Amino acid sequence: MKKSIIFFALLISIGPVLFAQKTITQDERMQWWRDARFGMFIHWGLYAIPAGEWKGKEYPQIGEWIMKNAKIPVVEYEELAKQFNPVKFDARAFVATAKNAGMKYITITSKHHDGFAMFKSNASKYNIADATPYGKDVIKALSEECQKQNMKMCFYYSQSRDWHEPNGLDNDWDFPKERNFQKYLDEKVKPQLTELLTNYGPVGMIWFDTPLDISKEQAQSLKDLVRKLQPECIISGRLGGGVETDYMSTGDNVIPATVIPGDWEVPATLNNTWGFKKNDHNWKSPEVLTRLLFDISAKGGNYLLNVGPTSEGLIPQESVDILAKVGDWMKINNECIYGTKASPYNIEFKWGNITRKPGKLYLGILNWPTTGFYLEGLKNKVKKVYLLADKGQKALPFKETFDKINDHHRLKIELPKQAPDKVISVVVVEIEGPASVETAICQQADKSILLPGLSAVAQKEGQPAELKFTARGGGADWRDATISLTWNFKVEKAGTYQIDLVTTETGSHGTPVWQGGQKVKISCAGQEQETTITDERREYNQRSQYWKLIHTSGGKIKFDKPGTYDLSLIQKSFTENKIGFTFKEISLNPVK
Ligand code: FHN
Repeated sequence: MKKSIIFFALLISIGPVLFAQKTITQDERMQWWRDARFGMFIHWGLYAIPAGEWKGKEYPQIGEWIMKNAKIPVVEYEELAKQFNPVKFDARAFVATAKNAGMKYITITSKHHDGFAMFKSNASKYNIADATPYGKDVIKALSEECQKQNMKMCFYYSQSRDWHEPNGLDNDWDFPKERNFQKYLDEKVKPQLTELLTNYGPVGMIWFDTPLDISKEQAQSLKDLVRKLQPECIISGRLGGGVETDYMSTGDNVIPATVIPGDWEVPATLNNTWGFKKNDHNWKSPEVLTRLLFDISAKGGNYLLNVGPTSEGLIPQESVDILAKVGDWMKINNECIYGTKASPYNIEFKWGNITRKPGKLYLGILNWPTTGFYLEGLKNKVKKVYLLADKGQKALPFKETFDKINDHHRLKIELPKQAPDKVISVVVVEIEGPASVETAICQQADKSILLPGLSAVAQKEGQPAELKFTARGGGADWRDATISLTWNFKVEKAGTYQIDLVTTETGSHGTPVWQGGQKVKISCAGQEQETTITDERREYNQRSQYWKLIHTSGGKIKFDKPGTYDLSLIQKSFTENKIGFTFKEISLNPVK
C-alpha cells in the first residue's frame, strides 16, 4: 500500500480521537480562578472624557452612567469617540500595576452600557479602532501583554443594556418605542462575543453584567456560544434568565457577613465610581482594602477591585499608589490568600478571621492582643505555630486545653509583644488532619459572647420560620412581630453581662438608610429586658465599609453559674417603615 493511503487510513481512524474537543470539568475550569483570589477590574471607555461632568453640571452618580444620568442623546455622546485619544495608554503599565498589587487576573470593560467597544469590531463600527483618532485596539494590546506576563485576561461585556442601540435595552430617551431585543443579540452581542473569543487568544472569563429582561433561552444561547468557542472560559454570575453560570457575583461592594459555600466574587470600587471621575477622591485606604481582601478570602470569595483609567489612558496615580501598598502586604503574606479556602468557623471573630489550606490555618489578626491570644473551639491537634512574616518560621509557644464540663477546646498562643504588621498580622497554625471546630457558640477570650442573627433559629408561633438576612448580615424586611430568634450558647464565666443590640444600615452604598424605633424583648436565664432600638452609637464597619453598624444597649443579664443557656429576641412592636428591623447581632459583654 502506498504511504499516503496508509496515512489517510490512519487519519480517518484516529482523527476523531485526536481532534475531539477535550471535555473540561467545572473544577478544572475554575482552578486558576480559585487559586487567584484577587483580580483587577478595569472600567474604561468614552465616559472617562466627561469624567462625571456634562455641560457644566456635575453628576453625583457613578461615572460610566453619565450617558443615562444626563440623558445624553446618542448623536451627542458619539461625538466623544472623535475626541478619544488615550495616547498615554501602556499595556505594560496596566499589567504591572495589577501584578505589583498581587492581582492574578484582569477583567476589562470590552463594551459597557454605553455600547462603545474598546476593541476592533466588524459587528459595530462604534469601536475604538474605527471611531476614534487613536485607532488602535487596546484590548488586543492588553491581551498580548497579559499573555506575556502570565496574567489571566477576562472581558466584561454588557449583554442587555446598550444605550447606543435602538434594540438594546434601557435607552428610553432616544428610543422610547418598542424594540427587537433578539435582533440586537443576534446582530451585535453574538458577533462581538465571537470576536472577543476568537481574536484575543485564551480568554479567562466573560464577565456579563446587568441582564435585565434577558430570557432563559437568550441567556442560554450566550452561554452555549461561550462554551462552544472557548470551553475553558469562565462565565460570571450575572448572565441572567436563571441560567446557571460558573460562580456567583455578590452585589457591587457587598461583602457577605459570613462564609458562603461555592465560588463567588465581590466586585468593588477603589473610590465611589467605576469609570473615571475627576472629582471623586473618596479613596479607600490600603489598610481597609488589605483587610477586606483577607476577610473576603476568609469567607471563601474572590475580590475584584476596580481602577478607572483616564481618557489619556492612565490609571490614576492614587489608585496605583494605593494598590502598591496592598501589594507590599501581599509580597510578605500572599500565602494566606492564594489558593486558600474559607475559614472553618461560621462566625467572624472580633480579632479578625481565618483562611486555610490543607494542614494549615492562617489567623489574620487585625487587633494585636496586648495580653494572651486565644483561639476558641479548634479541635485539631496543633503541630506548630509561627508568624507568616517570619522567614525562619520560629516556633511560637502554644498550649491546647480541653474543658470537659463545657466540652470546649482552647488554643493559647504566646505572641510576640510587637505585631509584625500594622494592617493584618498573620499567624500560621499547623494542624493534624482536616480542620475541625466546635459548632456551638462559645465565649471568646475577652469573655464576650457574640450571637449573630445569621446563626439564630427563627420561629413563628412555635413553628420554624424563615427570616431573611442580607449579605451584610442584617435582617431583611423583618417587620413581623410574631417571629422570634433564639440562640443556644455556652457561658464559662458566671456574672453580669451588658446586652449590646447591633443593627446595620442598609440600602445602596451611595445612600445608606436605617430606621429605629422598634420595641424588642430579650428573654434569657429567667430574666426579661425590653428596649427600644435607637442609634446610641454608630460605628464604621471594617467588613462592609459603606454601611455603619448601629448599637443600642439592651439592659443587663445575670448568669448565676457557667453552663449552656438560651436567649431569645422578639420585636414587640415595630414602626411603620419601609426598611424593617435590620437586626444584625447581639453581643453580651461582661460588666467589670
Ligand atoms: O451598571 C454597572 C456598573 O456600571 C458597573 O459596571 C458595575 C460593576 O459591577 N456593574 C453594574 C451595576 O451592578
